[in-house]
Amino acid sequence: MIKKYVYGNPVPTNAVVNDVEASEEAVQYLSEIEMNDKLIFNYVMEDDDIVYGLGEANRGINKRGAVYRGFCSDEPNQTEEKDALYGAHNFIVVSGVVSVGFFFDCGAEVKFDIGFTSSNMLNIEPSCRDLNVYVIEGRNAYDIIKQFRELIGQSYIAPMWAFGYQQSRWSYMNEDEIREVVKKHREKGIPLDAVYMDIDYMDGYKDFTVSEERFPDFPAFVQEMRGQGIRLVPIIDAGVKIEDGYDVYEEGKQYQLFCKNSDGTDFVAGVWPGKTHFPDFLNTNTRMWFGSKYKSLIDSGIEGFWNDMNEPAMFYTEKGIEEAKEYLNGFDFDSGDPGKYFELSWKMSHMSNRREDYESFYHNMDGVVVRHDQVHNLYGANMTRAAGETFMNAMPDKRILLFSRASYIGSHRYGGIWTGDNQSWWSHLLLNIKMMPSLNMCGYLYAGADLGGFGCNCTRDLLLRWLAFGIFTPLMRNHSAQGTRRQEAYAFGDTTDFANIISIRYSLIPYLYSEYMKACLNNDMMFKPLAFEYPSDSFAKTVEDQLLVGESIMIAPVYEQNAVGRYVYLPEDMLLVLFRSASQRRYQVMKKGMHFIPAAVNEVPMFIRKDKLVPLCRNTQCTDEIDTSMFEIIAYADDAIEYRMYEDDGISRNYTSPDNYTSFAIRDMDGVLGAVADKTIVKLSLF
Ligand code: MIG
Repeated sequence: MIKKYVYGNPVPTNAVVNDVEASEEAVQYLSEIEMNDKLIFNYVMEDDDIVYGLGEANRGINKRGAVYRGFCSDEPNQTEEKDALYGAHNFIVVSGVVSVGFFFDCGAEVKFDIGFTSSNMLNIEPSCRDLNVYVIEGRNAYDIIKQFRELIGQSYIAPMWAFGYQQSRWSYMNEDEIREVVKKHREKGIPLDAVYMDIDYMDGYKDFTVSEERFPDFPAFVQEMRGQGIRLVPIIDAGVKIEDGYDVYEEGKQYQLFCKNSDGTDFVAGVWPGKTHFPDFLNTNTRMWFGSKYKSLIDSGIEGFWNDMNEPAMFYTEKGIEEAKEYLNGFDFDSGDPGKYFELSWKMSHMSNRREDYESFYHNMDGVVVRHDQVHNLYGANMTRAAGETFMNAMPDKRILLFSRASYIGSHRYGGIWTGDNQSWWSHLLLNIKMMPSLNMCGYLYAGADLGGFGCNCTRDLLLRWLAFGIFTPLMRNHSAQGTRRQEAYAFGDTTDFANIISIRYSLIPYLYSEYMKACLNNDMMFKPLAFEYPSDSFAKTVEDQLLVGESIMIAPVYEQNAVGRYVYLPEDMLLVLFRSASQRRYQVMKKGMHFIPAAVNEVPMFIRKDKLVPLCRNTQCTDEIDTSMFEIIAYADDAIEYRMYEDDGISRNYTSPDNYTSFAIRDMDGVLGAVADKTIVKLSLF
């Protein structure tokens, strides 16, 4: 049951696809107060209530005890106290004796104080007075989330090759460096499906250009890589370089497609290319125009993109630089006043992404002029929409990989997300684990973090553990920043353990893809907290570092340095599969309860739920070679069991054919293993 309450005159956000009639009554569940010209919504939580949601946000699965801001932020230093990250996903669910969901739908900042100021008080403070508030009632949190997901519409569907292992690094400068990356993976038998092209492939950081010096025959290079089972995925930045004669700049200027200053001139911000203009993605013409620009790269054979810097991130503005100059001119360097000195250093290190700059430029939303801060969170989302909509219209029969850094609910229909600039810290591996179900709640199914961490120097053990979790996330991409140590799977000496762990991913792809597709098609979650499947188990509710992955698997990743295993809570009897590689596995039936599970740094523990099965295919070097005519079935059951596997060509958009489902049924099963040849069951050995 969904109710919608309209405040003021909200600008369209494109978040919701189903019409809900506006309620005339006062808002339910929330008490509404006015303070300092702001609307504040309060809800009194019970001691045991859990608060889920907020998508890409810091801290735990249960969001209680802290403040969060829905405000797309270029925040590469994600320490514990940071309250806003790259995405703004203003959906939360209070789960307890009474369960209720709230979606605060507006493009401006929304602050959530979830028991921070006062432990039982949930306090929601939008920074604007024009918004829609959706209140969702349901049987429990999971039910509410499914209703919400239906409200916001079906998630973007990635091509199947995007489930392969992908390698990225900011600083692959030219063809030869990319060839080298591919060669090393192939030589060492480390599976690989894609290599990312960061900003250095462009000519002077100009969007939709390819440096001729570094990629002399780009289409031929794309083909050469395809011949080795590799797709290249170029980055596209939000800012368009100001340069006479550069077609994207010239057209944008001529047809009024950029964001404006209050005097009608084009707004200027400094990003990688130097001075740029920001395309006004909130304008339909701009979206169609910018979307059409991707075509030149598609014509060169490209099949996927990542959109970056679209919060939008700004290193500086002209106004900010003028102010800094003035400040420095008037600064008394001899005052000896520490307060002045701290102010100086603060000012000089806060030239980027300034609030006053976000308040200084304007969008033309198809005739309605809106100041940026009022719609800030819609900017990156509409960049994704620009590309995603064009792909759907221009290539209705082919899926294109697309994901973005900034996002707002609604953009999940056009593309996925990666979680931006994390660090090579153990705590960020744990953050990655906890964030996955929250992202799913908000519609982001094709998602993942920079495995190994983007900033800082990664270590061998951290990368192995992070990959051991990453083999379960749809986007499995190793990415690192320029200047950090090399972080490819071959960069830490002996490669055997890396090749082995990644091989496990490839044997799981048919299952993971099947569960991902079912979640997309049914507005469901692929990553669930245990509480959603074991609602009457009060301990399961408190578990934050184990997740259900689809219908059959529970994972309990190791995320601590020097750990030789970890405690795992089993809410029911399960089968432990301890992987060394795709083919080296050990099994143990485990009883419900708490167990210490040994797992060395080169081992991956995975649990199969009772009476569920997991089909495994043979390991391959890339997704092109995956053979789904033969599976090994792993299961733990004492009765007949069945699994409905979704399988399609992985690239067209024909999702609804009944032929896309295969049923694996196992009867008379009183042991553990089975194998399927030509989709008929042959029994393997029991143990
Ligand atoms: O200011 O393109 O999050 O993945 O490697 C940094 C360079 C710009 C930020 C992205 C990161 C990417 C980097 N970009």
